[in-house]
Amino acid sequence: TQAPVNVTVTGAAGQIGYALLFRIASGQLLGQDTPVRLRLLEIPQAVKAAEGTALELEDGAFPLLAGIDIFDDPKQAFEGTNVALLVGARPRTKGMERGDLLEANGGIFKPQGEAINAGAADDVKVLVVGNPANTNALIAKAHAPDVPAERFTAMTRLDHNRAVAQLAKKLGVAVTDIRKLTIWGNHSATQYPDIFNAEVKGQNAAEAVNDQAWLENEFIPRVAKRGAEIIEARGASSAASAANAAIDHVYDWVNGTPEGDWVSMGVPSDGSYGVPEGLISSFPVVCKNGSYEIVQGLEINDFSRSRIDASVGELVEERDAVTKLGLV
Ligand code: NAX
Repeated sequence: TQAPVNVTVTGAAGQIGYALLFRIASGQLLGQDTPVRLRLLEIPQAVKAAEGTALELEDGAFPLLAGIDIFDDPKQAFEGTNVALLVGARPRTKGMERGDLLEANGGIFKPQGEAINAGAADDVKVLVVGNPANTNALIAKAHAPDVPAERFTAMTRLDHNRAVAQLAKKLGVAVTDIRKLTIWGNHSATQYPDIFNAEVKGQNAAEAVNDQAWLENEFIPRVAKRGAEIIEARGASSAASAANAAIDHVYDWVNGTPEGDWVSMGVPSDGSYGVPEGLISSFPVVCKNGSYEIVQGLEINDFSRSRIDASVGELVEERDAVTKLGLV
């Protein structure tokens, strides 16, 4: 069998961490042939809670779990890491301006980027889940100049999965009948779920829906504001579905996307579709042999263009703000 893969999870004692760690230990992150060694990073006050989760992980007697180590120092936590899941972040609290939020997260993602640069394995893959995910990924990437930029990604897979599920529901089909859906832009309320290039049982999805009012007034806002809907209903933010999406993101990146389909990932732009180079923006991507490529040549109609531009414009503003703060 293979040597264990080192997986670092930050914010391990949080609610997404709790849902995520057991699925990693059971082999769902990388596959059933791949043993994993978990490296958990928390802030000092939450180390004890992470230790509690580690006790439960031990009690799972997971055949693929080769070990668990817990740290409060990023330098140690990212030593030798092959897969880094950056979940822990500073949430927006009452009265906090966007600049304050970006600055507080800079204080987390800058040292983590540096630690990844210094100690991670050569093949490291990074997924940022903690919000604002795209810009946090941009900050981490900026402080890891020795790591290829494309290894820094941000999670829009939850948005992607939400959009697939809502579209399947509208059309009365199975989620497996939907292909080639795309989330463009920022993981925020400006994100754009695109069904014009999607297919349902081989037919164009926008034609199958044939209802622009539903698209504009129900589907897009529902997907974009689903996080708020979950908070309203559950009294807490999305956790198991977010963990599920993180599993999907990394699994597909490592093991490849199915033939004839693609997924959405926040990745550094190469200038495709007019998105400024270097911004971490969500694109349609195809994964193969452990790497990904942005799907090229899609037709972008005027409606899609204006939605993509609005979300990318927000990413530009976030980048300008963190540039001013000296964080990138
Ligand atoms: P929790 O508040 O339950 O957990 C966060 C954990 O991170 C805490 O245990 C905290 O101690 C830890 N932490 C804080 N700073 C840290 C640091 N410097 N190093 C290591 N650990 C640190 O939040 P949870 O519900 O688990 O959500 C985590 C993040 O995911 C939030 O930023 C949230 O906004 C974001 N989300 C992103 C989603 C996406 O689609 N990209 C969807 C779900 C979620 O909202």
